[in-house]
Amino acid sequence: DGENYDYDLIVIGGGSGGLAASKEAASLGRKVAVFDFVQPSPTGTTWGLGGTCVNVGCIMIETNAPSCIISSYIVIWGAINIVFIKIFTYLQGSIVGIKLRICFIQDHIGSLNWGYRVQLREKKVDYHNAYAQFVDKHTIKAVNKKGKEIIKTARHFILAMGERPRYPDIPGAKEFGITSDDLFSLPYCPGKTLMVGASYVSLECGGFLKAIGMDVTVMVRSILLRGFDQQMADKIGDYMGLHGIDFVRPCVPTKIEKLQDRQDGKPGLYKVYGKYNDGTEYSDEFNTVIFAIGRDPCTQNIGLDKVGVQMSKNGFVISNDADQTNISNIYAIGDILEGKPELTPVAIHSGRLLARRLYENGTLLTDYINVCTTVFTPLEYGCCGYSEEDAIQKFGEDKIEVYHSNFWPLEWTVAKRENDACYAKLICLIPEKEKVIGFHVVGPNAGEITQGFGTAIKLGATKTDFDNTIGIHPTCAETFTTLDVTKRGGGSIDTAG
Ligand code: FAD
Ligand code: NA7
Repeated sequence: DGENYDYDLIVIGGGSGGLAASKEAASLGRKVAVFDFVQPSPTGTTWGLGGTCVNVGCIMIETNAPSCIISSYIVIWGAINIVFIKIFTYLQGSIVGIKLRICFIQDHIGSLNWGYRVQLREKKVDYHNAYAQFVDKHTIKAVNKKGKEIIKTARHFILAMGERPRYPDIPGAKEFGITSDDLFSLPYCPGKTLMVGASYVSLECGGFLKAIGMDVTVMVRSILLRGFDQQMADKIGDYMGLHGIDFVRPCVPTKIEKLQDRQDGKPGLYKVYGKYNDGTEYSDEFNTVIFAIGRDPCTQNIGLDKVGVQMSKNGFVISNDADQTNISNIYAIGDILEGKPELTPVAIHSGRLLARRLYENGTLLTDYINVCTTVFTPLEYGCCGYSEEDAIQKFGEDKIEVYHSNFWPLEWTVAKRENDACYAKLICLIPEKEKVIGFHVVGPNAGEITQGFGTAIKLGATKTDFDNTIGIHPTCAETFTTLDVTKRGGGSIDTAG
């Protein structure tokens, strides 16, 4: 358009999506800047470059990993050594243990934050640790933490601001409650903890805290894991209940009172009041109350309304298949998108493809369907494609065949663990040669299993393709190659090992 801009591209948000897009655009020879700024949580927690995933999201929640002792991915992959895990298991739940763990995690994160800065510098992306707001559709104003303001212009913008946890509108919520943003930098052992909400964040945090020896209660308003296959969600809930996590449901919190202040090295004590659906009152005392009742997109008060970017009523950005908003030079990726999966690899993938479309004549669009995902609960859950309810709603019950089976992992047989917790399910579309349109598994390493089958599902594998795949014995994944019981036909899905 003949204008002289400071940059070809300004990316707002230096998280999973923003970093991927900016590095890719810079590699393609463009002049790029990233603006990333973390507004402190209500209790003052803040963090460095890299966004939700590396600082307060995926990277720590994976600590729920399979054995449910302290088999942290970070600890293992960080190659600290097995001794650390043993020490930690021994110290489980003690203040020393928690502090050791948090020091280690924060140390690891610190090195990642630094690594991202180095990568940006190497790629010649300008990084500004400042909060950006639109002035007009080619101009932003950004303010750093000292209050210094700069104005910059660009031909293109990519919005990648992510989300932040929501608090309920009840007395004491922000004063006394915390969220997943604070959990992993607590300077004290959380002690008896109430998780409010039944999102994956709530169940993952609850599972992790239980694994390190905390007394955990989950308060659920209605169902578990809204949006996920409900049979699988209930299996996760049953397992967590059986393994010592209390569920209070259906109930919502109404008020939190402080009984004792938090002090250095010690959590506080709070009285939580709630109301069950039938109107009965609930109350109990907790050292820590964690809200995981959903996340709001960071799209408010940054001038998007001024430039006319179209948003849903909840503030999610509406985009076309090419991740373009209604304002032609403004694009959006990641968690802020309306109706798209909120996952790190999705944000990264779409950031890279978008940069290639903008600066390399790329034509590939992000495939937002058939994205594999995993809920890292104590009984891990992996899935890809449709839930059973969604498949029935979309195609009709008579068009769907559901194959299923329990399975009993070899290592569980020896340990005499339950033989009916792990479960595999394939949802197939009858009119399309039983194409697999839904893949669901709960059990150890469910994420690994799901990722492995993900390519087959993306390529349109049918039930026959699964049957013609020779299994690996004795693995859990092998179950998917031998499924022969349908829900419609009935028949036993029990397993003898
Ligand atoms: P983010 O990574 O959130 O980055 C956005 C950045 O923009 C932030 O740094 C923010 O501070 C900054 N910002 C916002 N507004 C402005 C502004 N105006 N100016 C400057 N900077 C701004 N995903 C998985 O794939 N696997 C998991 O196991 C997983 N576990 C999770 C566990 C938890 C507890 C949570 C909360 C999330 C988890 N996620 C997981 C989701 C994953 O973290 C997100 O999908 C991913 O981080 C989204 O990337 P993004 O680029 O959209 O935004
Ligand atoms: P979700 O999936 O929107 O879940 C929010 C959870 O919190 C859900 O269980 C809600 O119950 C519950 N909730 C919401 N408001 C309240 C209040 N006021 N009190 C108690 N409980 C409440 O949140 P996320 O942001 O974590 O997940 C976003 C996406 O990631 C989601 O689309 C998934 O597919 C993956 P409800 O079921 O509404 O009764």
